[in-house]
Amino acid sequence: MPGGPSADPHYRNPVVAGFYPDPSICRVGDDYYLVCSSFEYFPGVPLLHSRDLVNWRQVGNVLDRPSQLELPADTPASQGVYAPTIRHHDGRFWVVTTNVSLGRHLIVTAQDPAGPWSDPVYLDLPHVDPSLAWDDEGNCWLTTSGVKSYRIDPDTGRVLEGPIPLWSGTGGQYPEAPHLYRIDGWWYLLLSEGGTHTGHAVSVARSRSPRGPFAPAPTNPILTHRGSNLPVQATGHADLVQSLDGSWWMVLLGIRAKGQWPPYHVLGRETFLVPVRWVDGWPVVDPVEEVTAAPAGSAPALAAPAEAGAYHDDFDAAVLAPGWVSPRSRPDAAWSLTARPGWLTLNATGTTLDRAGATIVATRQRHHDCRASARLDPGGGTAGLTIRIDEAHHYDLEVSAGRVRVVGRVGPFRQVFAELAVPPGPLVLTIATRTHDLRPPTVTCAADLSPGAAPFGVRAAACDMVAFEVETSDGPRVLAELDGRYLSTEVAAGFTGRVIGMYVTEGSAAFDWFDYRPAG
Ligand code: 6LW
Repeated sequence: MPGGPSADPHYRNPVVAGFYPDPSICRVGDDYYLVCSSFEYFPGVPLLHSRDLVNWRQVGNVLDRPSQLELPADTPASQGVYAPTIRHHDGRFWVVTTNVSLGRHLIVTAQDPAGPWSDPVYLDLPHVDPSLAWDDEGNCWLTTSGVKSYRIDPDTGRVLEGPIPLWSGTGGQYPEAPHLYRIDGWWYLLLSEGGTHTGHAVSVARSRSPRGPFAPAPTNPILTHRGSNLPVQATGHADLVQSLDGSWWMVLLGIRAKGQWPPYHVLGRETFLVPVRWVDGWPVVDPVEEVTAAPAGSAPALAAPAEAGAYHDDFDAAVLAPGWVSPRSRPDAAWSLTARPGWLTLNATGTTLDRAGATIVATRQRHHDCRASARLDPGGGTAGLTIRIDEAHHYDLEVSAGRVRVVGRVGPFRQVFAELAVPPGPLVLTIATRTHDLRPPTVTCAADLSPGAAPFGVRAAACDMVAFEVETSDGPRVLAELDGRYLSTEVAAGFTGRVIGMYVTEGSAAFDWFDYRPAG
């Protein structure tokens, strides 16, 4: 990608690919910090760091202890932790978010954003999408969807004033993701409306007082892709940041759907970045493009080219890297990096991936075309690689009792698509996705695999295909390839995206390494 001082000043969007939605950003010096929603996954609220707004690295998770993140064992998919806000105030980092499963907002603080973060202070107030702002008198204002504000004591969670209705947008459904900013003597209220799908929009209003009244911008909505042909859709849930050079930037979520009709998106809602101009006292942004021009001299214009996003873990470290997540919980007894040094050992806590409670250690699928491989010693257990949205939408490449099989679960249906005998001992499994050549003939269901059966093929509408490979003594063997639409948000519903993970549902199994890389 162009970048670097001598190249055209462009950068690639999304700046954080994969299931990293509802971004919120703050800056301290020339360090930027970004947090995202995590829903039913543990640890919660991924925290990323950047120096240039374009290259982001996950350095931790804000809610990484059970004492901060109570996720009941029966937490439904897409419940749990919604839309956080991160701010830096008075020498401390502040994150406020909602644990929807508890029906409570919570505030945590840290000196170092990489952690540790404090235990939570809870606020029992309605709505979601809390945000914090401080006025010149030191008052702390909490805003929520709705859109309402409260004056609070952020150290105790006590409400001192409110609720005060602020402004609820231009009439779109779900006025949400409000943020208040103090800029040039005004209070700006940025919010999203229209719902977090293709109707999504960002609107803004301003007032001289945090209590209002707020007057809307004449240009509202200042950003929406609704009804457009643009490849990035659902743009909204935005936050603003000013960089050290004085330029302003907006982070926001969007989706990259493929196939038709309708288009399907499988990576969840991702984080995008656009430059902000100020015209007549109002923020102005251009449509969000996958290749975005950066103002000359700005941090993104000077950034090194973004990395491809390959990831390899040898499990030699003492702790799990911050990008590994598990649905609902990751009890100490479920995993170990020391039981077999250099391997990740997983112990079964549930007997099926079709219900909550199984041991899964997963990472986000971050590219439409990717390959995820792992070297697995199944021992005497049942273990493998899964690509999942939730318990009712997953495809698994599973080893058990000397056989490897491809299993698919979609809604009420569960099917074994292919099966092969494998020798005892470690073996390499791969799940690969591709978005090209989605034309017949392509194996899509078990019937296609029976000898002599004519392949069904897929309709051109598919958004991707998901292939399941095992390394045999004769080289790699593709056991099956399944239509990826069934692992999309349009089918599964909810707010998350795909993750790819190692799992065990019977006994113990050990993983020597895991490798993820973009492909195609
Ligand atoms: C979040 C809301 C939204 O609370 O989706 O895109 C909801 N916006 O603001 C869940 O992420």
